[in-house]
Amino acid sequence: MTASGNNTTYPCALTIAGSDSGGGAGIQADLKTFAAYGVFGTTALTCLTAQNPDEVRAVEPVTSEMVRRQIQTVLDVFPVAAVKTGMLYSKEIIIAVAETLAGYPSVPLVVDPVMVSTSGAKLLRDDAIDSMINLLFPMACVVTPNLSEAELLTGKAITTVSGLRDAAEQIAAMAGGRCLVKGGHLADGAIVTDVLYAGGEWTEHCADRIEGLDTHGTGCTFAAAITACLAQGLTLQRAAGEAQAFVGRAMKNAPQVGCYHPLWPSIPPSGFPEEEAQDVQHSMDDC
Ligand code: PXL
Repeated sequence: MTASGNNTTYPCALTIAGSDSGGGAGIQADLKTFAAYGVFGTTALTCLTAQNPDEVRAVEPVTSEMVRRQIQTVLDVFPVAAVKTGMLYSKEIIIAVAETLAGYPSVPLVVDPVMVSTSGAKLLRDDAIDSMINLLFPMACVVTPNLSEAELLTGKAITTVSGLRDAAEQIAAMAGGRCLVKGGHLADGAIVTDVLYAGGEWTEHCADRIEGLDTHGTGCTFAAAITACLAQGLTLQRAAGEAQAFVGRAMKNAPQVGCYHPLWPSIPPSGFPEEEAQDVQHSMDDC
């Protein structure tokens, strides 16, 4: 092969997710996020969705065999340093993903347990939830539910930061010991708290709540940022703080596109990793 390019070595990540034709979530959000971090993004598409920020009009899954082939074809040649899963939709697709990734136990896997879109559409079939928990969670380096996903997974309503901690610990027990519950949907004042339970300890990251902005795609962008940071060699705790800061910036920098203000994933001029991106707190009490 002829030498060309600039000889810079980039880490590589793989996202296994659905396509959002509106460009804000799914594989599109993941690739923009990976690119912002200087991570080369590869993809295995699980579903096409026909959607815009207001509604999902149609979902068409890819065959599980084709999902398997995409993942294996990428992993056969690329030095994938971290993998993320997003919208998986069906039991058959989850089985294909779990079976294929089983050959790569040392590559960190971020499982974003996508279930419902911000606009209310079902992105995971009811009969696939058990497979996600039983087959994929145990392989995960971290699972990143939002509030409603955490409620569904634990069967408990969450109304406080203490409830986030309990949920993180309970879901971590299903997922190799690590879970990060995002607190953005908690109606709990001006501060957003994300709670990571890992290795028997809580780490909490706090940020100012950004009011009145479009949140479509924030979950995908957050999990993709964690994946990119892991591919760059950061610890999970550091990745969680970086990802929170990254999503906040993507919301604040949202451009006007027609009537919408989609996320704008970017790295600040000061570069990556950010200097103490957020107030990282190791105490459970003072967040
Ligand atoms: O944000 C969850 C999500 C994941 N994947 C796809 C989506 C959405 C939300 O709309 O469309 C493809």
